[in-house]
Amino acid sequence: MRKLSSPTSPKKTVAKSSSTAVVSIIMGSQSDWPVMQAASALLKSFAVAHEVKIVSAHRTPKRLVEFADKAAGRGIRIIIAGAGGAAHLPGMTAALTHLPVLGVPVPSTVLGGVDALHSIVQMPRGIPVATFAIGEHGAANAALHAISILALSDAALSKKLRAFREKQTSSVPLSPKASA
Ligand code: RP5
Repeated sequence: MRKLSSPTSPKKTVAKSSSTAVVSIIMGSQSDWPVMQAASALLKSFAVAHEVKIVSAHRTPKRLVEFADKAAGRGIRIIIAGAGGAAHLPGMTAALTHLPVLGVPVPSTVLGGVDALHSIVQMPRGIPVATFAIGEHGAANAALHAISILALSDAALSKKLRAFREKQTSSVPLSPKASA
């Protein structure tokens, strides 16, 4: 069986953190990376060890089965799965593993990600996928959600998350500045 490959652009992140990864970011295509890099960047800023891989439900189904079968045994605790169009990756991953799957709809077709959103969110009862907003904001929020799950059993991460939220809150001004 072919080894799991990684997207070409995030090699640095993968090389640095994949050995102890607790979060796996998977995506259906290299073309999803510009959106999904927001999840990787967020995890990196919290020093959460993660890996990044291309796993396509349609083009590499055997890779998907191998990935999902082995993820928990490799120490992965949460999977963030991004896909566009028919977007079966998050749902099929959730069908193959008991790990929490966070789904990110990628706006990669003429339907602008609404197709992927509907596909990812409409899971049958019994196989949940936590579904996030379309695009980069959804990818970033999926990472933050993964961090809050991990923070439940990691006091240092919980402290960092609370500091992040407090900084975010204090950065919002009470009144808008006059426009130029
Ligand atoms: C989906 O099809 C991928 O997740 C991607 O969003 C979309 C287009 O893929 P490419 O044709 O760019 O490889 O499976």
